[in-house]
Parts: sequence; C-alpha cells; structure tokens
Amino acid sequence: MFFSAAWKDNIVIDNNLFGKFLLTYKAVSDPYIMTQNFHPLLQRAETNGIHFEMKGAVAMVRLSRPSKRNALNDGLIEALRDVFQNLPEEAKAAVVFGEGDHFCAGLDLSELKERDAGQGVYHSRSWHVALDAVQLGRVPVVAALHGAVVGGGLELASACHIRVADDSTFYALPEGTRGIFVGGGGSVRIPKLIGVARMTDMMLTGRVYNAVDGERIGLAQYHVPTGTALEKALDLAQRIATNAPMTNYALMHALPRIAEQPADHGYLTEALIASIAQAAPEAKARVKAFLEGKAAKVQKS
Ligand code: 1HE
Repeated sequence: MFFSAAWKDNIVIDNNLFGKFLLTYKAVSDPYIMTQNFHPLLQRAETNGIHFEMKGAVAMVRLSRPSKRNALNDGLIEALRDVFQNLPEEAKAAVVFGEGDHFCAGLDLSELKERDAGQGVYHSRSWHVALDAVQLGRVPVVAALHGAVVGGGLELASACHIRVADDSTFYALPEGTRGIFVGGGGSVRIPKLIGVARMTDMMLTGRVYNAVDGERIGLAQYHVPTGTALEKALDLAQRIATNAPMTNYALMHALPRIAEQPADHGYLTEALIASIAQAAPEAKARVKAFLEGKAAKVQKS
C-alpha cells in the first residue's frame, strides 16, 4: 500500500470509470484519478503520455500520444521507466501497445536538440535504463504492434519478450537515413532478433519490412489479422500470468544470459536454474497434477 493514512481519508469509490470499481483519490488542489494500490509514479506517467490499467493480472501499458504517432519524447521514456519499475504487486504479465494508427514513430525528432557528446551519452543511457526496466523487470512483456514500428519504436518492441504484429505493421530504422544512429539499445537487441546483416541493411538502405516479412525474419513471433494484435497479446499475457513465477523469472533473466555464456558456463547456469525452478512447491504440484491426469496434455496445433 503506497498511500499514507491521510491519503486514504480522501479515497472515494467511483463506479463509472472503466466500467468497474476504481478507487479515486481526489486531491484538494489538484484532482486526479488513482487506483488503490498503484504507485504515485504511475500517476506521473499518465501525465507524460502513458495510460496504465490492470486487466486481471495483466498490466496494460498504452503509449498515448497519438497526435505525434506515439513518438518517444523524454517524458514518455521517463514514464516507461517509472511504470515498469513500479508495477503493482498483482501484475504477473504486461502488454505494451500504442494508441491511434501506429505503435510508435520512434524518437521524438523535435527534441533532437543540439546536444554535445556528453549530453548525448546521458540521453542514450536514459533510454537504456527505461528499456532495461521493460526487458529485465518483474514480469514478461508482450508488445501488440500495428502501423509504424520504427526507430526507437522498434527498439522498444525489441525490449519486450514477445511481439504480436497485425497485418498493418511495418518496421524500419530511419536513423540511418536521418544521419543518426540507434541509441535505445537497438544495436544490442535487434541483431539478436534478425542478425547483424539485416539490421545493417535496414539502416544503410532505409529498407522497410512489412508484417509478413517481419515475422519471417524474426521481428515478431506472431502475425495476426489487422486490428487483432491487442486481443492476441492480451490472450498470451493472460496465459503467461498463470505460469509458475520462477519459470517466468528464469525465462526473462536466466535464458538470455545463458545464451550469451560459453557453452560450458551455460550448462552449469542452466542446471542451477533448473534445480531452483523444480524445487518450488508450485512446480511439484503442477507435475503431480499431470501425472494424476488432472493437467492438460500438449495438443497438436
Ligand atoms: C513526429 C514523429 C517523430 C511523427 N518525432 N514528431 N522516427 C522517424 O524518423 C519516423 C518519422 N515519422 C514518420 O515517418 C511518420 O510520421 C509515420 C510513418 C510514423 C506516421 O505517418 P503519418 O502520415 O500517420 O503521420 P504524420 O503526418 O507524418 O505525423 C503526424 C504528426 O506526428 C506530425 O506532427 P504535426 O504537428 O505536423 O501534426 C509529425 O511531425 C509528428 N511525428 N513522427 C516527432 N518521430 C534512441 S534513438 C532512436 C532514434 C530514432 O527513433 S530515429 C527515428 C525517428
């Protein structure tokens, strides 16, 4: 609980918002809406262009700057960091998506001021902190993609664990043709999805991939009809939220590190994580349920 007793005195029930009960905090001089257990920084995120709500155990994180095609200015980057560093306890998975016709148009170019080299480093590093909070946070994150997924928008998508792209999606890295470079972790994450050669091509030539080819080369794991990415992403996130917590933790935090270790080290790390996961009472219960015929079999898709 993040509110003090004095804050609690000002909490009232509002039935009308989002069609369900929300606890609404009404400040005396600066009225705003806040669900009960959300960290106050989530409220600041709302004013910086991120809309946040919970759908059961899934945190729904919406980039909410459609008039600028959800271009990521400093406020939005800070908001993403705040949201993913302060998810409510009940969140077990998250979905990131964009409002309007596009997922995200990348860096807000209007903020590309004259920075000296040192300021540029700090700016890029602030993106690294925010996108690390997405990738290496507490819960797996599914990105629902549509329209433009370009520049920093692709960097954000590549920090998520699963990408679902609808048929309207297109991917590009216009940094190359704008005389700049990726700065939000893209040069680390994107080659892991599609390889150095394809990323080099995208930046050297301005190549744009459509949704079909994006899935083929590994930019997204799912390709769905136009308008259904959010529904599919939520469905996946709800399923992920029911996994044993240690399994999700291992997949987010151990697997990517193991994949970068020399094989000999990787095998040992794998053995350690596997033994920790299987020792959890929840793992024992799940395996027992299967052996007793009470858990679902793997079905041919
Ligand atoms: C923007 C931005 C932006 C749109 N920064 N304002 N990213 C890019 O180079 C992509 C630039 N954007 C586009 O190519 C197009 O806008 C889109 C393909 C994404 C969408 O096209 P469309 O026709 O739907 O929208 P629009 O009419 O181009 O833009 C609507 C408004 O959003 C307009 O502002 P307005 O005041 O004239 O209405 C645009 O200026 C504004 N807008 N995109 C600022 N990106 C950590 S390093 C990362 C480096 C990068 O990401 S570089 C790649 C930047």
